[in-house]
Amino acid sequence: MADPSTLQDFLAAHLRAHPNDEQLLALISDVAVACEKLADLVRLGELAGVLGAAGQENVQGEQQKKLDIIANDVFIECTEHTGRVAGLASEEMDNHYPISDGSPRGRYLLTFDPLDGSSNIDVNGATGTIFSIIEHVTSAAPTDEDFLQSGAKQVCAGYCLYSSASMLVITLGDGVAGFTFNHHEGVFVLTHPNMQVPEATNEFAINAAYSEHWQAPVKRYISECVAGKDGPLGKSFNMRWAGSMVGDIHRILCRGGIFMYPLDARMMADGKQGKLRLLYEANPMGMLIEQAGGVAHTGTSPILSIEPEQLHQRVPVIMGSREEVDRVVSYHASL
Ligand code: AHM
Ligand code: MG
Repeated sequence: MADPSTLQDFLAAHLRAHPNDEQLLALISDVAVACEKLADLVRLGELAGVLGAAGQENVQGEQQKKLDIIANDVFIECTEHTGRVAGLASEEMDNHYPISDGSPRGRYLLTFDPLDGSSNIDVNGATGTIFSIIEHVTSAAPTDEDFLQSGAKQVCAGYCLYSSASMLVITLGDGVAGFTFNHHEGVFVLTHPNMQVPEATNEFAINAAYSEHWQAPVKRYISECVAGKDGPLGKSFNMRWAGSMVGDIHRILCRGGIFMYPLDARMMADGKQGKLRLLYEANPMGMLIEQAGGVAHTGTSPILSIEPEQLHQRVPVIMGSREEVDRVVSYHASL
């Protein structure tokens, strides 16, 4: 048997080794179809009439873009009636979304950020979709509480990056594989098998405009990075900030780096524990990064070990190349 060359070949190879995963793999196909539809819409941009604000806020008080809502609807349409999901939850919906009456209920719970990096939509910058799949452990209709499982329980995590090329990147707990979308043939082609995050890096990603609000460990680390090769870290650093977690994490999966969206003083004053959401941003990206050999942490605990308390819970995020994440975690322990 030749090496798998498309997403469907890859899923078929996984099925031969894991026959019990048939429904899970079918769900990943459904997710891929949703991502294909979104990749086409994002590529058309203004020609598809998808740019601009929707004129309403989501449950988290954020202004929604038209594409946030369209992407959420596309995900529901592509997954709700297939009999693979028991329920859905997303950044754009207040509570979990129950499967319509009459539709068969599947074994899995799907959480997603339908359009991550919303502020990039109107400027033709990188955006993406992030998703996480866990098992629904009872046969009853799910409640919000059923979604509150730690990241360690994810059976699949992934994202689709909409950028100069669209790429689906997934893990089933056995490494990370990246597929590039061929828009002409409507197929995801395996182009990045076995993605790895290098242990060492000299590239960091953080929104430095918020530096006055950071806590001491992050202030110390970034000041040491910008001190360059004559500073305590003894090397020069580069900085990148895509404004889209999918764009930044994809770069780190390709060439290493450290991504940080830390807790800061403004969040604490607002009673928030971070900006990024645990269930559909930090957990799936954390699983991908760890499956690729990196580390995903809050500064005080591993992301995948957190027991969630709320659907839209926020957490500080520090993830990427092992050496630098370990360094930032050690600064949290010592300051
Ligand atoms: P979103 O899901 O509403 O788009 O918000 C999440 C995004 C991340 O993709 C990105 O890392 C971050 O917010 C950017 O935030 P900021 O604009 O504060 O730099
Ligand atoms: Mg997001």
